[in-house]
Amino acid sequence: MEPVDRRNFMKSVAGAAALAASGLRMAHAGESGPVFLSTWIHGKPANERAAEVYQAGGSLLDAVEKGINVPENDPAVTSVGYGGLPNAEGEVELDAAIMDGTRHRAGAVAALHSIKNPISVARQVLEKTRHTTLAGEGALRFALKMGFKAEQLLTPESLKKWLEWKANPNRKTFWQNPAENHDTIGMVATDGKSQVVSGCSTSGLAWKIPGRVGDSPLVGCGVYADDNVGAASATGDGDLMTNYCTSVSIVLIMARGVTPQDACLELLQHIAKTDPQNRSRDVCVIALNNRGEIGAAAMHKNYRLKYALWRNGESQLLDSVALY
Ligand code: SD4
Repeated sequence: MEPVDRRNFMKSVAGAAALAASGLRMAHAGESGPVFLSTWIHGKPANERAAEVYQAGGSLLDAVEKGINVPENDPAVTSVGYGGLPNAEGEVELDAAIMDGTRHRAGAVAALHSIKNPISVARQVLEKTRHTTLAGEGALRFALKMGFKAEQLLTPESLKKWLEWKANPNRKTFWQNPAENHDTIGMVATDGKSQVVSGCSTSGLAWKIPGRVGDSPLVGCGVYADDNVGAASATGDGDLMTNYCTSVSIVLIMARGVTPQDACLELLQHIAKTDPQNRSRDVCVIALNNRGEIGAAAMHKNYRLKYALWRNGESQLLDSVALY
């Protein structure tokens, strides 16, 4: 072992103190360090913000919440928050959930209108109430009570798209047809030691029937997190995926010791096997375990998930594998 002279000792003590003061989190031997994994290209800036919040001393929950706020606030992202495409009546209705794998508890909001950061309202449900999910007008009243500001979430672009849809006599509606348009942000994160969090936020399927609740705000469907195992999230056709409790199913497969990647694929295979028509439905999943190993997969190549990964200070955009 190297002798520790006074100068080196002082240097390392000063370094550790400076590190502690800056709140920067470092990985130790045998730990992966923090990992942030998100769906779609808007997941990249979301991961980068999450990592920034975490490295500045925020909790993993803070990181996921603030990371997801990025696409929620971006009007160019038409599947999340402000600028998200509206329901069939032209109103933007948002769904979101965040789950803490340590307390094994989630907060969620469904069919929330007029508030652009539903993931932050969901966080308040988690922190300030004994409930798990608030919906509709009650969720709005709760948000207002918590100090959130009501605002118009339609942008000129999203209004134009809705008016075009409405004016088309051959438009597809959810009375007959499954989804054709979506995206959503799902984010799973670990500190690389033992803690995991899952978050999801969406404007849901464009032109949905008012009041429709997708998979994203449902615990076990759009989000699931258990520190003993890992976390998962999903994006795609929520009306299909809700029936497979996507996220909890993946975490339970991982609990058998299966890697996140194989767990994602195993669930997709199961969904495809129960009904072969599901092979062409839009189903994409992400997962990680509490050691920082990750997985991402899409059901078919025509709706192949692009996913964003932040690890060791490196932020990447990657293509998932597709089953069919
Ligand atoms: C929903 N699963 O509301 C969401 C939408 C989505 O990729 O994720 N689209 O059904």
